[in-house]
Amino acid sequence: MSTLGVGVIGTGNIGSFHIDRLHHAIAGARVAAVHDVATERANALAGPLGAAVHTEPLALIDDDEVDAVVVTSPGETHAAFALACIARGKPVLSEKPLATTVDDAVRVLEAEVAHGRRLVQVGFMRRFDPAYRRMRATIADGAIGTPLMVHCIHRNPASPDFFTSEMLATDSAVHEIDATRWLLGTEITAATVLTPRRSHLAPQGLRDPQLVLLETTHGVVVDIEVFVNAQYGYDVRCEVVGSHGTVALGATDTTSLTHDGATRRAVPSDWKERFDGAFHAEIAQWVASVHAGHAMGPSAWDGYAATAVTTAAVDALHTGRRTTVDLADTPALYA
Ligand code: NAD
Ligand code: ISE
Repeated sequence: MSTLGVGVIGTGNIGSFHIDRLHHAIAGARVAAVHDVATERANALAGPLGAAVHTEPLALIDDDEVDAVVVTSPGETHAAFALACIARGKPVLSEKPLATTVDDAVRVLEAEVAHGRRLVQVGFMRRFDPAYRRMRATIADGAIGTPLMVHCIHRNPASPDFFTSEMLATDSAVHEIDATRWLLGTEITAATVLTPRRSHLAPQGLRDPQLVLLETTHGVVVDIEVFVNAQYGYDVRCEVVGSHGTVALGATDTTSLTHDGATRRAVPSDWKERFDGAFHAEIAQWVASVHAGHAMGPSAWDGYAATAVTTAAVDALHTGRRTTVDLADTPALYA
């Protein structure tokens, strides 16, 4: 097997995390080139790896040493990079979101459909988490009967400086939106957002926490508490309630200390710690699928559907009203 040359666009928080894994921990891949508008950061990361640094993103995508691309720049840049990769026939793993507007997401769908085969995978890594996978298998087995409700919690200890009230849906709850579609195999049809009392520890102007309510094609109701300045740690929970029982994510893989009349269990500090295994499986499978020439994993359709729902949720946040989601017909490529 030849070694896959990967080009990475965006060398910030998750970009550097993926670069390290791709170059040092995934068989059959190396980081061949990087690009970031912050050239010093790109240079610092590329140097020790012997990777090329491109000052233009399209030069990276055109580079003959780059067989496939990972996009880890901010969300609003993703669609243009996915389109450039499709135009050159290069596979791309785009961090979520696929696009920040429905129109941009549709452009990516249309380009991929016109190309005739899948090239895009979206970074919804929770689909690779063993506990989420067991939940999905349990639901599919019929063990909880007919799913009726989903209760989700998504708490981060603190939000980054650039976070906006809209990003609680577009950047955070987007994971629960994708996970719900995938766990239940249904589309989401409407969104409502409630805004509880604001935490005084959230940055000025940030509407945090929020309660996102979703409805699905089959009448399942999903509630998602999103709280991105929860202080104490990174806490993701999910329970699907069915007619015959419930299935939930268990405690994460940590030890507990029982001592002096109390039991203490550590809470993961961030998404890197909680989902490290999921990220590894996601990237290993992506590299293997590129070698095999068959894209797998969350598709551009999944990215489009998630953007349609987050767009409705942002509208619901602004208007205070329930907003419906109108999806296009699913192209045969994604059936
Ligand atoms: P970040 O701000 O730490 O990094 C973004 C990097 O992109 C920075 O180095 C910045 O200089 C660079 N950049 C900005 N504009 C650019 C452009 N036009 N072209 C090239 N580079 C550009 O952000 P982050 O936290 O690493 O997030 C990046 C993306 O990854 C976001 O879309 C975010 O939603 C996603 N993300 C996903 C997860 C996950 O759990 N799957 C976790 C974190 C971030
Ligand atoms: C971040 O972009 C992620 O994707 C994390 O998984 C999520 O927990 C966080 O809220 C987002 O900002």
